Amino acid sequence: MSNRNRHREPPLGEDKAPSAVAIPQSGHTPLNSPVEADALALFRHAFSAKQCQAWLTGLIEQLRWHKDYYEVHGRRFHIPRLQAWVADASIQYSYSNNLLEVQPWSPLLRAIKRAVEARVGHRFNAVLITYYRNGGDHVTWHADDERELGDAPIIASLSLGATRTFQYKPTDREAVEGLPLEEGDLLLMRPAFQQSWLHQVPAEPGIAAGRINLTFRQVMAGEAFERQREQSVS
Ligand SMILES: O=C(O)CCC(=O)C(=O)O
Ligand SMILES: [Mn+2]
Repeated sequence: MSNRNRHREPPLGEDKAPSAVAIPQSGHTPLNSPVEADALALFRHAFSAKQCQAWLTGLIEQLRWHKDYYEVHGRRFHIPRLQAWVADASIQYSYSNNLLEVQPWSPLLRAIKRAVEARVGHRFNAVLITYYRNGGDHVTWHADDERELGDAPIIASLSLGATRTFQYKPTDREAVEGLPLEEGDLLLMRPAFQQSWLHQVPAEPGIAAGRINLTFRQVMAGEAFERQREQSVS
């Protein structure tokens, strides 16, 4: 295994990490899922509703939101959601060969990052922020397994606002599981999850309220982060 994704900062001490609710062994989650405990861990309601609402409002106001696009056979498709990419200055992010704007860490985002790092016991240098304006916005099946995340990516995903269904399935068969992600939920995706599973947030047309999801990542500095897996807007 390469050590491409070795953290630039040392991981936080194990003693500072709270114990995660393992899936499915704890029995405390709504899942009836075969997903291995070493793949996903859920910190249900890791942050209070009041805290989350302040973060949601601040992020919607402060970030520059982009309707990014990808290209297939020369045709351009806009993705069905808004995005913002915030990272250390040395990191770039591109989407279907289109370099995205890298926004700097604001005091608000630094505070959220620190809070997330303290809960999961890992450090991050980048965050992809997705704004689902209503139930029509969605993201289709993919794994976050880009080369620039290294061989063993650890991603912490924080949900704010409306509850949306996070679906996942093994890469080798159609056995879809659904996990409702509620405001304040923190989902830790361990390396096995990106290696053996795909995930998506499907459209849920009945939902009028917005949701923001933040996926904190550790990206290798100095390299372009090319997201190649996005395939469709359906
Ligand atoms: O919105 C979510 O819960 C997941 C978002 C996601 O998969 C991503 O940003 O890669
Ligand atoms: Mn993802």
